[in-house]
Amino acid sequence: MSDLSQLENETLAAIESAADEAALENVRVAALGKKGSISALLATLGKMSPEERKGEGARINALKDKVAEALGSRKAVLKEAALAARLAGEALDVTLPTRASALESGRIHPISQVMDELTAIFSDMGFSIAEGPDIESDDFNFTKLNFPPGHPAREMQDTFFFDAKADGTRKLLRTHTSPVQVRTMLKNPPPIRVICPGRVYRSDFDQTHTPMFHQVEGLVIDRQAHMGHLKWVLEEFLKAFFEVEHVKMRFRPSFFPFTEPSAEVDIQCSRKGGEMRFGEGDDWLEILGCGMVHPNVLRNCGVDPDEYQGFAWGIGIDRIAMLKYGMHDLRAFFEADARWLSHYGFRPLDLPTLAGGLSS
Ligand code: 2NL
Repeated sequence: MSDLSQLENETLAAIESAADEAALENVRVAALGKKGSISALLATLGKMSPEERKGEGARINALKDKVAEALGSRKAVLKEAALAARLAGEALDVTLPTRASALESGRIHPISQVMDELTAIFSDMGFSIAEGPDIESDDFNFTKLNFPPGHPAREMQDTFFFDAKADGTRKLLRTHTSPVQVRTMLKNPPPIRVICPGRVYRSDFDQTHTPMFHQVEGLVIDRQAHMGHLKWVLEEFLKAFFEVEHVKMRFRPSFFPFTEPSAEVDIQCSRKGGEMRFGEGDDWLEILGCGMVHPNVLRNCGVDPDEYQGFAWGIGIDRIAMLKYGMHDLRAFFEADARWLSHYGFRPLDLPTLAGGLSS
């Protein structure tokens, strides 16, 4: 076998066995590069006689063309193979089930859900939402709300007091959200329509009481706001919250230092089969307290009781959450048990709205 055909065989074999484009480029440089084997052969032509050069030149150039063609076609094959491998590596099976993201597996606590529901309902009725500090002054929590100096609710067993300061004043953990309404009245002139949801604290711990619980209070101040408006607001709220067509309410006279007259409201329910239902039945359930804001409270908060009057109410959020979602043990709310939360919690992306459904 001549040197030339041996070089041809070797080069073509190297081209065929090049596994990727980089290896193929090495073969090309070794054959056709400046210092390549075929380039070296071409360089020998200059030293040949014209006859010799004619014959050898034609053969070497034919070899060069053949190698170049083989390189070209091998390159196309490798390119295609590389693309196919990349596509295979990037392939996604769109029929696979989705993996739950952290956002999907987390759960919203029923109390947060109920707060969001309350916010949706009252916003729709034109109320604004106000919040305030958990640590309050005696003045905002009691005095401005018409609690007389010796009132039992001020006593140690009900209220968590901080140590008194040198000037004799002492802070406390608010026992209701009313100080938020006090702040609202002191800051904004009437008319006022506001709800105040939040944490409240009382020194009480048993089957049905936790030392921290949640309340939402509402306040309306206007020139002619009256008990008829109060009744309508509460009825609309209760229907929307319990997602029923009708609620029957019963107002019983009651007493709070900050309202006069004061009432406790029961709603009609049925307890058949151990399940509580609203809008039907012949049982009653106490659900909230309310009344007309006491003139002393208005005066204490910079509102002229001869020009303005108002109504207010307070509801325990934990209790209405338990009633609506069929939870029996109040204490489970505060135990941070992930299993309880994954059962009773709500999906984070299902925000309650009146149009889209509060809890569905
Ligand atoms: C209850 C009773 C109630 C209020 C809260 C209130 C607030 C201001 C003025 C007057 Cl600033 N009243 N709030 C009124 C009546 C009842 O709560 O049993 N809550 C669980």
